[in-house]
Amino acid sequence: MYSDTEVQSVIGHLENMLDHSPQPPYKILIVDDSRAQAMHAANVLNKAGMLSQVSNDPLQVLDAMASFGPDLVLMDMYMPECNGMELARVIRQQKEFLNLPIIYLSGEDDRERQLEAMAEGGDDFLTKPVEPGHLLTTIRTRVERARQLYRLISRDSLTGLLNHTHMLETLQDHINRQSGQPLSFVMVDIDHFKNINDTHGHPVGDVVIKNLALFLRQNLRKSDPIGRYGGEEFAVLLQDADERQAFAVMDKVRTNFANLIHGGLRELQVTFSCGVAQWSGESAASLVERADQALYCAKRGGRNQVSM
Ligand code: GH3
Ligand code: MG
Ligand code: MG
Ligand code: MG
Repeated sequence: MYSDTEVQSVIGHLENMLDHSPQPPYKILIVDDSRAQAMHAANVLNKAGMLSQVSNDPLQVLDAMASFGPDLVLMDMYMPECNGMELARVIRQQKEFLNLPIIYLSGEDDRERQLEAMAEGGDDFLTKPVEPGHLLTTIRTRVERARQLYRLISRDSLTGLLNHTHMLETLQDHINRQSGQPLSFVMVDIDHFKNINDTHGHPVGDVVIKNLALFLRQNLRKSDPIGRYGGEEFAVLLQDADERQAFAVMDKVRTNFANLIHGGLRELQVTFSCGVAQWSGESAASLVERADQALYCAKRGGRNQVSM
């Protein structure tokens, strides 16, 4: 059995790894029909190291949202084509923007009107002219909270990897914006994991799962999404890799992982099997299915191997 200290030390190591990934700069979409007002706000944000994009035409806001992918929207209230409240309502109707902070920045100082606007999906209301420190603090707090929430809902709590749902969403995103580069999907499944639990106990099984998660993160490219697909199953998306390259990469990872000693337990050797499938223009579901079939072949072939 592992001691609590050993288990804690692995967890601590993992958490350190996860927490120190660099944070991308905040991306703020400024929606304002007045170019001068928008540029003024953009200036304040840019000086604070944030990235901003200005949309003077409310009818183009949804396009701008899709291409820019903002962390937060600064919304004017009164614009000729469409008012900010209506726009906020439309944005909120989209599932992917449920968690996106929308802050009104407007000259409107009537409290009733402000509250009406908030009811349409805004998170806060700042009255122009706003003091820069006030604007920046409001933005920082909102974006940080939204990012925390996103991490919480998109990550698996044991390993910090993408959870099942977000792994599949990530796969779909990659398929949607495929660039002509090859793309390979890999299913990974620990061999005889039930034996590990039965022999060493469930907490050791958990440590093994975390070790493999950490090992995959350390041995694959940062840009390759990794998810915990199920209990002791993982999924990996290898970009710019055809089936043969994906096979080679995973076979190397497999060999190195099999040589690890888990937490000093010399007798505990763990192996995994892999199924690799290269995307061939099909649906995400069909690609996953092919990787799963390949995994099944690897298991039938004797485990501790990669199949494609
Ligand atoms: P195979 O080589 O065919 O994959 O055999 P296996 O024993 O790995 O496969 P099986 O699907 O029979 O067993 C998987 C086990 O994983 C069963 C389940 O109790 C265990 N498991 C699932 N999630 C967790 C978890 O989060 N922690 C631990 N410790 N065990 C888990
Ligand atoms: Mg206006
Ligand atoms: Mg399994
Ligand atoms: Mg298994």
